[in-house]
This record gives sequence, structure tokens and C-alpha cells, in this order.
Amino acid sequence: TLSLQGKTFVVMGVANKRSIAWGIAQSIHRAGGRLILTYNRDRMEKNVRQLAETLERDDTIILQCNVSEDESIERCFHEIKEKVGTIHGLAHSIAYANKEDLEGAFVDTSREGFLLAHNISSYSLTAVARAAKPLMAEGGSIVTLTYLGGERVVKNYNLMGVAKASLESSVRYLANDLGKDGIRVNAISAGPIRTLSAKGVRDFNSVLNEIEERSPLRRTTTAEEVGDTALFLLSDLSRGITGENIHVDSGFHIVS
Ligand code: 0WD
Repeated sequence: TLSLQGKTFVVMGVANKRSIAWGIAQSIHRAGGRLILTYNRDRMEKNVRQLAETLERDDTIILQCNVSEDESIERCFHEIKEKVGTIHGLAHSIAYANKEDLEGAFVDTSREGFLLAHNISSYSLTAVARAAKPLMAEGGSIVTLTYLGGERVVKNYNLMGVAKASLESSVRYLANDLGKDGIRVNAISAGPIRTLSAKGVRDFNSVLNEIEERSPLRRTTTAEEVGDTALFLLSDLSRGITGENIHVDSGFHIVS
């Protein structure tokens, strides 16, 4: 069923109320799931605590996890184990690249910038999947967030597109590794949504306008729409689906 009652889900990447991760968290909460929210920077903790207070139930756990540090991941999942024992799913809604690497030509990407973007935006999925696996004793579902720029050349997306391609491939290899443990791994390819991260993408307004004009549904994507698809992927309604990339983008990926 779609009910997540009695189940616990880790949602990583809430920065503020516009975060896609917050849309996912709200969908999980409405379906009765218990939330563990993780944030990155110290100054985001207050935001996350305030957001959690707006939820109907007060069973939410809030922890710090910086995915660029193994010790931080270890500490976070150790605390999760101590506090709840078993988890049933995880949403990874995390990405980072230096702003200068998203501008200009992809060919000018520095080694350092390339590695940083891949570390946080792609490798982190594998690192957290490995940490989450022992806690998913009853099976589980892992969902990550990607973008069309991982499949096609999208203007101004540059390095992040290459990192998303790596992330999408990681989804397939992780799905194959973890399937025997009853753990599914899928991606949601979201249409552009105005969030803190979107500030790094140049000319974001015209990206949104194009979706309104040319997507089959003629409107932009919301974090709530992504949240509800994540809910489906995290619930056992999607039990036959793994290694998949579902586009929640008003159908934009089918038009040319
Ligand atoms: O148009 C969009 N907004 C789309 C976003 C379209 C399609 C996909 N996505 C993806 C992003 O690439 C990302 O993977 O969705 C995911 C979430 O992005 P978002 O909701 O747009 O962005 P935002 O609200 O800024 O959250 C990104 C968060 C960071 O916030 P802060 O500002 O605290 O860095 O990514 C997290 C963090 O919460 N993050 C990290 N988390 C742990 N460790 C790290 C890190 N080292 N770096 C960034």
C-alpha cells in the first residue's frame, strides 16, 4: 500500500522550505512515515528544526551529515542505528559544484572542480547506500535526484550534467548490487525548480519559461510533485521497480 505507517525514512539535503528534499519529507510525513532529516552546514540546522516543527507529528529526528566526509556519514548512520535501529528508505537530494564550473565552456572545467562535483553529487550516493544497507534489514528503497542534463547537453548545466550521468549510472550498479538484499535504488529526474541550488544555474528564468511553453503539461515542476513520486518509489507500490530513472518534468524530456 501507499501507507508508510510504522516505517522510517532518511531524507538528506533539506536546506530550506524550497528544497526538493522538503517536498519529499512532507509527502512521506503525510503517508504516515517517520522522518530522519539530515542537513549539511551548521547554519542550516535552525531552518530544518523550524520546518520540522510545522509537521503534524513530532517524531522527527534531525541530524547533521556532510557527505564529503566519511566520518560524518559514519557518525550520522551510527546515530540513526542507535535511535531507530531499522530504516525502510532513504532519499538523497544532494548536489554541489563551484559556480564558476557551471559557467562558460565545459572544456575549461578544472580537475579540482570536476572531482569536487563528482564527490558530493555522485559518489555520495554510493557512500550513503553502503552506510544505510545494514540498517535496511527489512529491505528498503533508495531514491536520488537527477536532471535531464545527465542525459543530454543542456545549456549552462555543464559539469553538473557529467556528474548526474555518473549518478544515474551509479543508480544502476547499486540497484544490481543491492537487489539481493531487497533494496531498490531509483532516480527521479526532476524538471527545473527554483531552489537555493538553482541559483547557481545561469539564466534560470529562461529555463523555466521554456518548460512553460514547450513541455506537454505546459507548466513547471513543483517539489510537491517530486515528493509524491518519491513517496511512490519509497512505498511498496513500486516494489517491482529498480534501477529506473523516472522523469517528473511535465513531460519535457520527450519533446525536441
Ligand atoms: O531545478 C532543480 N532545483 C533541480 C534539482 C532539478 C533536478 C534535480 N535537482 C537535484 C539537485 O541537483 C540535487 O541533487 O535535486 C537535488 C536537491 O536540490 P535542490 O532541492 O534544488 O537544492 P537545495 O535546496 O539547495 O539543496 C541542496 C542541498 C544543500 O543545501 P546547503 O545549502 O546546505 O549546501 O544539498 C546538500 C545541502 O543540504 N548538500 C550537502 N549535503 C551534505 N553534504 C552537501 C554535503 N557536502 N553539499 C550540498
